[in-house]
Amino acid sequence: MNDLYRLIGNIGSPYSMKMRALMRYRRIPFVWVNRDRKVSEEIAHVKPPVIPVLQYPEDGSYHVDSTPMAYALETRHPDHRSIIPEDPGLAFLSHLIEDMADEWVTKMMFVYRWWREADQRYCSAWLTHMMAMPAPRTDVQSMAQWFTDRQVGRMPLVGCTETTRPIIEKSFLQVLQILEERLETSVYLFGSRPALADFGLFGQLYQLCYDPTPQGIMREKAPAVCAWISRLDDASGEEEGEWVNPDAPLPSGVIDFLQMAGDIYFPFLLTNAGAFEKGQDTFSLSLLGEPYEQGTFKYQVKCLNWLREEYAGLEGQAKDRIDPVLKETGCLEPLQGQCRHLGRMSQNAF
Ligand SMILES: N[C@@H](CCC(=O)N[C@@H](CS)C(=O)NCC(=O)O)C(=O)O
Repeated sequence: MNDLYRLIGNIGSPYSMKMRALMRYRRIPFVWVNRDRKVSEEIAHVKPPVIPVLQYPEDGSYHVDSTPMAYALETRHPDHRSIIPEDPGLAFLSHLIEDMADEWVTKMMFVYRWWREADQRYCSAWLTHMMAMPAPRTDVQSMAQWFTDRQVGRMPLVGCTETTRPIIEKSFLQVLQILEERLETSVYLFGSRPALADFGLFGQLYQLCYDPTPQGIMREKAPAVCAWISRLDDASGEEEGEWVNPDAPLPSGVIDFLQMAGDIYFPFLLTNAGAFEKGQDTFSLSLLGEPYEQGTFKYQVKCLNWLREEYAGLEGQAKDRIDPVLKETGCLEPLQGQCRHLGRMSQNAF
């Protein structure tokens, strides 16, 4: 038995960095375990085989999937530094933006990391060293090549191709612009304290800020975002701030992200869910006039269902306050749809 949580992850994994920053900010004591070859055996039985993996101190049980883990930590440590806004309407919006970060912004991370040769070369070597150290240089080179081939082979499945690159790169610039502007008046999206949405965006942007090509773009176009990433990585010393007033108009940065959800993320989720229902392996659609296609993902049907269930649970003032902006940004109609029957979640849930 351990005294502390163990967070097993990799610095090159967006969801690992999201959980590490979240636990640091919440002052939940844990140890960080680099997921290298030595830990492979320990977590081999954990399904699905993704990182980060969180091991609980009291019973040694292992957990995956950052969103449910973040909510579980809220239940387990309810009395301090919550990252869920008290107002249920704001909490829902934070979840929606976090979900878009996990499922859409991650495509930016993936396309920049594995598209250009310079990024492939640097990132595969770096990630391989993180997994295997010490290791002879020639072994690292062949492992890095194996890893590159594997990741590049997955690109069409996850929607990162020459065809889809324009919309992904365009929306990367939008994310940077929205955050850069928000940081002129507030450190976090929903006030002076970070919400789940901030951590979701943080995890992906952390990677983009270190990979060569997007690093260049971010240093030039979004210096405040670069600083924000360094700051949120360890916000354990920050005082607990305030949430925005739910009665006041929503911050424009939040509205801009909702607009992005209405323009891109919901059309993507809805088309994926439709393809899933018809048993199609792939789907395609136009996003802001640009073509998009990828493999159908059951996990993203689950995301849509989850958002719809949460939205359906809102009532009274919390719902009345956010409905007009959800409508204006094109998010309301998708949220009012029926949940799809999923059957048992497959192992390839991610
Ligand atoms: N929804 C999961 C996603 C986790 C995930 O996809 N992790 C990636 C690394 S960033 C992974 O472990 N992928 C395994 C693979 O590609 O085989 C979460 O939020 O934790």
